[in-house]
Amino acid sequence: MEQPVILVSDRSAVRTLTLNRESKLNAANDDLLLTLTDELKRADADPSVRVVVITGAGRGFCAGQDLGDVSGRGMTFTEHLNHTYNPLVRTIRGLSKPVISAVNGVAAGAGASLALAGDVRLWAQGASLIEVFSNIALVPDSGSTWFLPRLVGYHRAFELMALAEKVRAEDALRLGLCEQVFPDETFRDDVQAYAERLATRPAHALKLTKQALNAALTSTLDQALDLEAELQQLAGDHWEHEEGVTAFKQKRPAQFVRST
Ligand code: LHQ
Repeated sequence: MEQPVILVSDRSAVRTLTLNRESKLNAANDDLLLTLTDELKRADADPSVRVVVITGAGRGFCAGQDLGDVSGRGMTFTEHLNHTYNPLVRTIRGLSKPVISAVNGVAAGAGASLALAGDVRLWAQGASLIEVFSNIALVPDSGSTWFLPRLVGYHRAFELMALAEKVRAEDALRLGLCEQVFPDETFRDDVQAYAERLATRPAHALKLTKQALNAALTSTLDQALDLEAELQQLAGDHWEHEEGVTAFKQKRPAQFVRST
């Protein structure tokens, strides 16, 4: 029987979506990309899920487009990106819940874009990222040209893209491509523990925070101030805010998880 391209598992309000084409370092075909996008939407709609983790099976995170797969060949490059990769990246950034890119191994090409797209990026010590596109004379896609210069500046982004140099975990941390690096041996448990901690945070406030940050990345200060004022009203009117203030006054930890 054929293996599912995406494995779905739930533990303590954390949904883990595992790219599952291990023998090809989880290189993406259309099935994987469309299924991952669907699963992200399903997780967003599921009230029992508070955090989503995207990771890879085996030793790779994602080696980008499967160069041996023909499923996209009936389309132009532009159509292919608009059909598969672009909706996926938009879904990740537009999700109302935090998405963790848990980079367990090599992330190359569009896989590097996926590694950068999460709200939180956690890396295993042995993970690496390669903007590999220029090796096959393509342009970085799936958001890499947007994510990378915002993290490392234009010039370093250009160099990484032009030379397709491998960025290892310690450099990724220094460059701001990830928030934490964990030992390979304990990586999956460390990611789960991090995700569970994130899952105890105020979900509604984080949803609005994500909305504000995403908008601010392309807005003026005036626009950001206006949006903050608008969203703060929504946060302030929510029970989470009342709970946070009450917990502070009562000198106890806030309880932001309520059974639905
Ligand atoms: C693969 C792949 C792969 C198939 C490893 N495909 N099998 C968007 C839309 C439209 C068109 C085009 O592109 C895009 C966006 C993109 O993502 S373009 C970029 C596509 N990706 C690449 O060019 C990466 C190609 N792979 C590599 O450069 C290396 O495999 C990396 C650096 C990722 C890992 O190197 P190693 O750790 O040395 O592993 P390996 O090369 O030995 O790979 C292990 C196996 O995985 C091997 O299969 P085999 O049967 O020989 O064991 C590879 O053929 C297979 N594999 N990437 N993208």
